[in-house]
Amino acid sequence: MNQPDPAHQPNRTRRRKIVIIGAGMSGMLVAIRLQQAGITDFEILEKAASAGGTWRDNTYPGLACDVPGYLYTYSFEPNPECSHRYAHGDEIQAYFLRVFEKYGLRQYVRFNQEVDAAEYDQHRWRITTKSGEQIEADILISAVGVLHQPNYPDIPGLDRFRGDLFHSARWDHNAPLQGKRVVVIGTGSTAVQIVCGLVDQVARLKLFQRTAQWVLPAFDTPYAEWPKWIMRRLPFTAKWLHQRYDDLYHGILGGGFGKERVLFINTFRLIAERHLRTVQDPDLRRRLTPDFPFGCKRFILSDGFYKAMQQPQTELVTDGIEGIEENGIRTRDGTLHEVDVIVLATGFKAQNYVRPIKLVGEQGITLDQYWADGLKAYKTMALPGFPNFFMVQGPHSPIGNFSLIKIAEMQCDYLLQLVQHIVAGQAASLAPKATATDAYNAELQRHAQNTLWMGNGCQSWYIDSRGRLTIWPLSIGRFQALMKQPKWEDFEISIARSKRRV
Ligand code: N01
Repeated sequence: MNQPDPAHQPNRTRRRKIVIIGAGMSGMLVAIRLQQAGITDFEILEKAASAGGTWRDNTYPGLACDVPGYLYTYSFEPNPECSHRYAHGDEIQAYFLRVFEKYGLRQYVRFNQEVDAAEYDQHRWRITTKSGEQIEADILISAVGVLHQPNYPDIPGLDRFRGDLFHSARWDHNAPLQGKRVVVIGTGSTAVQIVCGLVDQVARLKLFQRTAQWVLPAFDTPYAEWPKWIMRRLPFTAKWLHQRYDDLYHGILGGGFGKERVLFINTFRLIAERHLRTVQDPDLRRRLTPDFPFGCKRFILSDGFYKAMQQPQTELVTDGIEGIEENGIRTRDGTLHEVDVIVLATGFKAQNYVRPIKLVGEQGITLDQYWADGLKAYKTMALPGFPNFFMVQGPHSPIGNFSLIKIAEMQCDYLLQLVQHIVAGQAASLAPKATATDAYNAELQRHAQNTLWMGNGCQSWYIDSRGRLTIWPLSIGRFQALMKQPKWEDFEISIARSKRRV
């Protein structure tokens, strides 16, 4: 007779050494690294029914990664299967699913388990899922990603529209597009890709722009079959190529976005200005010209955007939105733009980080309380008062236009050293000291003032509502050095129940 699976017995608390939240790029990486270190007593809780995170959630037309495909992979697992220089979204998702199976991650993951809350108590994290399960773990690792909670704009009448309306990250594939009048709201990286992906499918395409963007040409190109053939058979060639792209990116972007990088920024500005001149109509060109300095926001890369905006079926709307009505969008000049489909390419709640998970640390402190005066973390990874809780892609992670996978790998190398300290019994728990965390954050904010993103009037999701930078302000080399090895004296380490300061 089959024994009942203890995992599915209600009211029973499961125990694990480590729980990872999220089976996206970062969560999979943590799991692979733990396995490689011989640590297998862990579980991944994934809220959705499959792995892949961002690349599972985003399925919009035109989706691609604007980091070259041969670079946007784990360093130990190249991806020969890129049809273009910039791999398409489905190719990237297929890559992650291949890695997921190859590294046997299915045995560690439980799908459809959304973490609702986690409380630290008596040297353990008590994790509760939305389905009511309880899991206890010595170590809790958040790998929930940064850009995963859609930002629905505060536009009056959003719920009145009778046609199809959805966020870019929740694409409704049942909504017909052929021959339809479609609106895209927003002009970030996502909207630009969607415009290129939709332009040839729809009858009318209106882009509602609040802020014009600097757009660089991507120099995308399709890849022939023969290099893939070689890389499949000789994987070292794919690793070599990955490394060359890594070196190239390091050379171009690794120096960071400091205001002193005048040559770097002027070169890119000239390329963007030249690209903008491909817009023939002077009025359209004027309206597509940003009114903020180059480098204020993340670079947008696209070969097709300006071409798409010059198609006869496309229109740029720059009059502000008054509200949404049953049949379309009313702009402030009184015009009703009648449409069939509205796509909200309005970005993400990028400042939420681990939330809405209700995390409660020592002495009942919540994440909302700890971050009440703004986001901060110790070296992007840990928080004082939240022992044995670690984050991949936490606050102030380098984001820019760099490969997030590369950043996650650096963070995982550091994280593993902390985890091994605990697993080896050298600490029952550890958390960064508040003094070390505050000193680190004060220095970050000082450096932030020197970045292009914090220039006069700059606004983007890199900056929080208090005007503080939430991403890494220095060079990638500085981040690499930071992630080399923990400074143990910055941690409060407790051995069994008594705390000792090192
Ligand atoms: O979001 P965004 P995104 N009314 O926040 C506008 C990554 N990514 O999804 O600038 C009207 O950049 C808003 O206007 P404004 C990448 O890191 C990567 O495009 O605030 N408009 C803006 O134009 C990227 O940076 C890839 O004035 C409203 C847009 O919506 C990040 O995702 C591909 C509005 C939001 O732009 C986010 O990009 C795609 C309102 N009420 C994305 N509210 C890769 O290739 C907002 N907007 C790796």
